[in-house]
Parts: sequence; structure tokens; C-alpha cells
Amino acid sequence: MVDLAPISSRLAEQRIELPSWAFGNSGTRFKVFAQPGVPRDPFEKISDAAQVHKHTGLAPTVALHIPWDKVDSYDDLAKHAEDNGVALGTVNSNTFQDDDYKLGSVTHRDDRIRQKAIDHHFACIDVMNQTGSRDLKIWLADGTNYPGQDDMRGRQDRLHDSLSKIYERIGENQRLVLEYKFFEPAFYHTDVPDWGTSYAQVSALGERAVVCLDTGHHAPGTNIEFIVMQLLRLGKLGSFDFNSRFYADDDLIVGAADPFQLFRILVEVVRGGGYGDDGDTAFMLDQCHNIEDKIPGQIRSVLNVQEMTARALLVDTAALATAQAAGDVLSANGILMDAFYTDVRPALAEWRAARGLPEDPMAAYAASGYGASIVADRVGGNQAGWGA
Ligand code: LRH
Ligand code: MN
Ligand code: MN
Repeated sequence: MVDLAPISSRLAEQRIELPSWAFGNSGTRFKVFAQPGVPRDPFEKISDAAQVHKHTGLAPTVALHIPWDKVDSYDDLAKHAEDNGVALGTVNSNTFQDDDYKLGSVTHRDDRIRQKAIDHHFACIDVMNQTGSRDLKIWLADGTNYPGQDDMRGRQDRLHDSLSKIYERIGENQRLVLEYKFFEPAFYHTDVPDWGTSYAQVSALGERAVVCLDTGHHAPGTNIEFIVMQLLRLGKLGSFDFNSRFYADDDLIVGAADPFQLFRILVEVVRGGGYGDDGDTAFMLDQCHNIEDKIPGQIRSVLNVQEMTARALLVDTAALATAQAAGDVLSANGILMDAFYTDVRPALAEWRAARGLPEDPMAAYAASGYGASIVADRVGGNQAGWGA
């Protein structure tokens, strides 16, 4: 069994934020498969998220999505989180489910609609001030479907204008985090399609504006770890939305589709100072569990990130640097692959046990009876879901 002692304290620095929406019903545009026992309101989403932290010790915060997680009292929601051993984290804005935004939100030509989108972000900042959240995460569905539909340059200028107004509102200890995605729901052009555009836009705002990299938001074949390296080098990698994909923005369990890619990304995060206490890069999941159970789906996800982080931390960096400097291609590659192929699972089970956590969080959750209790308790009512 591999000895994790040299990286034990580094592993303890790991914090992965959970998305509240992972616990609600979700699906594709073809069908939402409702699951029994899913939360009926944001409070129940927090309760479910707390189960993930309880069994893994890895997920102390939960991200909110507004208005999906709109409540009368955010103090009550924060208190509920605290009572369950977690805290509220990033606040995500949502300008993609309102008829007014059909042709755009913060990029819209119409002053009224643009102001409405800006005001929504102001409302999100008000929520952040009540919950003590640091990050306002913005993903925009803005874009066009047909060449010639709108003036791309004008939209980019209005984007800058709107983001400047939002940025002015955020507090000293808060950040504006701009997420990019190359397509969908717009299919011809997207107003923030790639890291370069996001970087250009946040750089024009100031220090507290950074980029969010969602691993599912790139064209197939993109070298995502290169982007990670570059954004860390530029001091602008604010956060990750982790998930995995086979085809498009699949939002599947992180590390499920391409574990090696997750490893390569985490190697660059560690290398670039983005991991744990070293840096300010937030780890977040952005996933939907359309057909599998949601709480164990999230437990599996955070464990996948932890396992791959352990492997990334195990890379023999001194030997790697020597091999690289000597131009020893095969040794350098071999050193990286040795870390990737190291089975860290038994050692991580021991690591957990030493911290009073279950050796096998999946089994511990299954044995806890929580899943059966929520199915029994949460009958009736409107089950919250993606978009509800
Ligand atoms: C957009 C996205 C963004 C949204 C979330 C629900 O595809 O990744 O982060 O907030 O999905
Ligand atoms: Mn995302
Ligand atoms: Mn996405």
C-alpha cells in the first residue's frame, strides 16, 4: 500500500463545494426522471448536501443558484446549514430562464432588459452579503443562433459595461467569477465562449474578477490542463466547476468519463499553486444526477476528486524536473504515469479512518438509512428540480 504520510496534511486541505442543484430532480430536454425523496425546498437540499460532508469530510460548503434557491430568510438558511455542519458558499446568478432574455441578458440591446439582468446580479450580491458568501459566479446563456443575427462586437462592449456595474457592487472580500462555455443554448456564437474572452473581460474589471473553468465547457480534444496552467500563471483561475463529459455539457460524475484528464488537470493545479492553502482556486462540482441516486452520486464525485488529488500530490516532482531538464522524454512521461497508476484507495481509507471518518463513505451512507428516511418523509409537495 502506498504511504500517504508525506502528503497527509496536504490532503487535509481539500475542500470541494457542492451544487445545491445536484440534489434536485434533473434531466435532459427529453425527460426528467423524478426520484422519490428529492428535496422539496432549499433547506432540504442543504440537509442532503450535509450528508456528503458527514461521510467524507470533503464538502463543507454548498453553492446556491438564484432564483432556484430563493428563500424568505437567508439567515435561516445559513443557520440551517450551520446546524447541519456545513456553510453556504458561492452564489450563482441565473439569467437563462426568463422570456425577457431570449435575445440576451447583460448583452441585450434593450436598456430595460440589460438593467433587469444587472439588477438580478445586484440581488445576488444582497444574498451574498446575508450568507457571507465570497463568490458571485456568472454564467451567461447569451449568444446568437445565426450569422448576422446581431453585432458580436456591440454585444461584447455591452457585456463589459454590464459587468463593470456588477463588479462595482461587490465587496472588498468578494469576487466576480465569470464562467465560459463554447456553445449551448446559443449555437452559432456565445458571448463568453472561451477562457480567453473570460480572461479579457475579467482583466478589464480588476483584481477581484476571475475566471471559472467548467470542465464540460470545451470542444472535444481541448487540452484543458493547458488552460489551467495558463490561468494560474496569470493569477486568474478563480474556480472550477468539475464534472465529466463524453460528448457535450454532459454534467456527469467528475472523473467518470476520463480519469486521466482529471489527473492531468490536478497535476497542473498543484504545480501552479492553485491547490488547498496555496491558492485561491475554489473547487466546485457542477453535476446533475439524472438517473443515479443523487447523494451517493455526490459522495462518489468528491471521492473521485480526492483520489486524483492524492495521485497528483504523489508525483515525484524532483525526479520529474531532472528528467525534463535532461530531455529524457520517456522517463519524464513514466514518472507522471507512475503517479497516475498508483492505487491510492486503500491508503485513503486508512487516512479517513485516522480522522474519524468512515473508511468506505459509500457503504457508510448506504448503511445510515438516510436515503430510506427521506423517501418516507418527503412524500407529496412540489419537488425542487433543475429549473424549479
Ligand atoms: C451552464 C452551467 C453553469 C450554470 C449551471 C447550472 O452550463 O455550467 O454553471 O450555472 O450549468
Ligand atoms: Mn458550470
Ligand atoms: Mn454547464
